[in-house]
Amino acid sequence: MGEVKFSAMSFFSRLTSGLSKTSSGISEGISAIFTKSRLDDAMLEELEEVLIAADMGAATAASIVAEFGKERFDKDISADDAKEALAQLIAARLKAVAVPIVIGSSCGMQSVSAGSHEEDAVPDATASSQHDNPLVILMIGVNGNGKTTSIGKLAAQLKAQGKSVMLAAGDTFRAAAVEQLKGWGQRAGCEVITGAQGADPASVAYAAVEKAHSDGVDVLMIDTAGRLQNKQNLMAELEKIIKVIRKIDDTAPHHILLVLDATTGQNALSQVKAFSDVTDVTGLIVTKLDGTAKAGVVVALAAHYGLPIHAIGVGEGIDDLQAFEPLDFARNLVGC
Ligand SMILES: Nc1nc2c(ncn2[C@@H]2O[C@H](COP(=O)(O)OP(=O)(O)OP(=O)(O)O)[C@@H](O)[C@H]2O)c(=O)[nH]1
Ligand SMILES: [Mg+2]
Repeated sequence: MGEVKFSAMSFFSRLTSGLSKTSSGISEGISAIFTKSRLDDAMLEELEEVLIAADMGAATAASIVAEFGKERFDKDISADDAKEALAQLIAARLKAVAVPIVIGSSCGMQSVSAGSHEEDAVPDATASSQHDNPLVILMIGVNGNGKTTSIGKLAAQLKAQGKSVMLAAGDTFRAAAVEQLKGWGQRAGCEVITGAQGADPASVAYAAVEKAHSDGVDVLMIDTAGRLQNKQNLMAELEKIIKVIRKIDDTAPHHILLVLDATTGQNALSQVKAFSDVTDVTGLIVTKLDGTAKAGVVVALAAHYGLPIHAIGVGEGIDDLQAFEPLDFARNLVGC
C-alpha cells in the first residue's frame, strides 16, 4: 500500500500563507483593540466587529465574544493572550466538524486526507465505515466552487494510499467539464466513466456504479454540473441520480459532499441551506481558502450547520486539499 506523497510541512505553510489575508485582518484588529490592559465592553464590541469582518457571521461572532468575555472581563489581557484564547474558542467550535474521510475496505480503515495530522485522527470521528461495495461519493455544489478539482485531488490521494478509484463525469453539460475530469483521472491514474455530451447525468451515474461494482473498485466519485437554471431542475437532477444509483446499491451514495468556495464568504451558508433543502448533504468541502479574507466562514459553517467539514482546499495543485486540524487552523486564522 503506497504512502501519501505530499509534504505535510508545505501544506501547513500553504495554509498559513493562504489564511494570511484573514489572519492579518483579525491580528491587526486585535492588536489595535488590546492596547489597554483591562477588558471592557467597548473592547468586546470591537472584537465582535473584527470577527464579523472575517466573515464569521454575527451570531457566531457574538457567541465567541460572549464566551471570551465571561472569565476575562475587567481583567488584564494582552493582545497575544487574546489571540491564543480566541484560537482555542474557535478550535472548540471546529473540533466536532473536522472529520477526515475514511475509506473502509477489506484492507482496513484508512484516512483519505490525513496530512500531517494522521496521528490525530479520531477513529470513531471519521466519515465512513466498512463497505464491501464501492464507496460512492456524489459531489455537488454551485458552478466554479471546485467540485471537479476536489474530486481530482481526492482521487490522487486515495490512489496514493493504494485504493482503487473510479470517476464518473456526471457533468454532461459541457464537453470541457468531461475533459477536465479526464485530465484529473489521468493524473491520478484512474478510470473515468463518461457519457455523450448532453447525455442524462443519471445514466452516466448508473453506468459508473454498475462498472464500479463489476470491477470491484474501492471508491467511485461522481461529478455533477454546478449550473442548473433553477432549484427545481437541480432537485430533479440530483434526485434522479440518487434514485438510479440506489437501483444498484440501496445504501449509496454513501456521501453527498457539498463543495463550497470560501471566497463567497457568508454566501456559502445560504448555499448549504439551498442544497440541504433539495438533498441530504452529508458533509462539506471548503475550497479556495488560499488568499481570501473571508476564511472565518469556516467557523460560521461549523457553528450553524454542524455538518462534517471533510477537507479544505488551499490551492489548485493536486496536494492542496487536506483534512484540517482545528487548533492549527484556528491559530492560523487569528494569526498566532
Ligand atoms: N486557489 C484555489 N483554486 C481552486 C481551489 N479549488 C478549486 N480551484 C479552482 O477553481 C476553479 C473551478 O474549479 P472546478 O473544480 O472546475 O469547479 P467546479 O465546481 O467543478 O465547477 P463547474 O464544473 O463549473 O460546476 C478552477 O480553476 C480550480 O483550479 C482551491 O482550493 N484554491
Ligand atoms: Mg466541474
